[in-house]
Amino acid sequence: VIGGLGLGLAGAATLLSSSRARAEGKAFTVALIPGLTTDAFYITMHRGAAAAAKALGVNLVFQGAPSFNAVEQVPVLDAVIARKPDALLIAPTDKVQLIQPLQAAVSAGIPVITVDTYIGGGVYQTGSGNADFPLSYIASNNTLGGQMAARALAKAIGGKGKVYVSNVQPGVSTTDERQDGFIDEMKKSFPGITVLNTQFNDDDANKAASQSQSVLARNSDLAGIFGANLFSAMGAANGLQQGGAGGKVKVVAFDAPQTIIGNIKTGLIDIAIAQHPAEIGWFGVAAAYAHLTGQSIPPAIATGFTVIDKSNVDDASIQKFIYAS
Ligand code: T6T
Repeated sequence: VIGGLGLGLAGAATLLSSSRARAEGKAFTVALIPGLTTDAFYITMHRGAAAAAKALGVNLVFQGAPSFNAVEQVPVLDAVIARKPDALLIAPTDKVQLIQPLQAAVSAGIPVITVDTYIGGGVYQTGSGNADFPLSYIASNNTLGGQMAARALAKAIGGKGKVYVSNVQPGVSTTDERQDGFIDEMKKSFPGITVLNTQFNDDDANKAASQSQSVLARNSDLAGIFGANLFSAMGAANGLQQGGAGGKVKVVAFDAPQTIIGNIKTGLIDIAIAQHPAEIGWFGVAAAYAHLTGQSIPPAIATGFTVIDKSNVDDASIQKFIYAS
């Protein structure tokens, strides 16, 4: 603790390096590490982050792995730590496997904010556990998003029939919460609906497509699918089309890239729950800047959703929520 300010060593180091940066008239550098680089969700988050960086005179570094997994993300994180940015925004690809590598960032004096996904239990700055050290978690409320998906799918299939969740892999905070929210809401509110086993696709749309074809082959009365993220939803819908059930089996998609919007127009996908990734990126940079300039920041910032279906897909007010490509 320094000077009664209640700063830990890492906090003190951060303030010293940030005041040095300002004294030298040097702009802050904030690094953003996405879950993967080639995903419209993170590309859109990068756009929002870049807009805030421009407004605040911050240098933004965007560096990530080509696919969504901890094995590829950790070396990227290590390389970013070695560049010593003033602050780090990261979408950790695993709740557990990124804890220790992120502790290394804090030990190097780099404050950490997680965006989209979290580590540990996702509740930060409470003094509990070994993973509450990030300063803030900026993301959609994914449990609520899963509940919204359940309600939308239940409505689309008339409250009865078999459904399943097409999902990435266990251990990812966002998609775990969407799945739990979805299954709990189905159990609580829709007794006529049976939720079959989740199919995990490792964020590979081709895998999700072959899985939806096999689930359909085993269950000719399949009524609906919840695609818990962009690749899960796109792949599952393509599989249905290849299996001759496009439009017949209802699909609720999390995320809203151009392809999913196109699929809503043709009727292959019924509903997209669009996250606001640009908002996550914008507030991520703003929170980092606030912290670096001595302001306090909230330990959690919840961003919004926009539900898109055939009835509003062409509305002018919806267009800004369609992800960049
Ligand atoms: O759904 C988003 C993101 O929220 C999730 O954590 C991982 O998948 C996406 O990036 C979409 O592909």
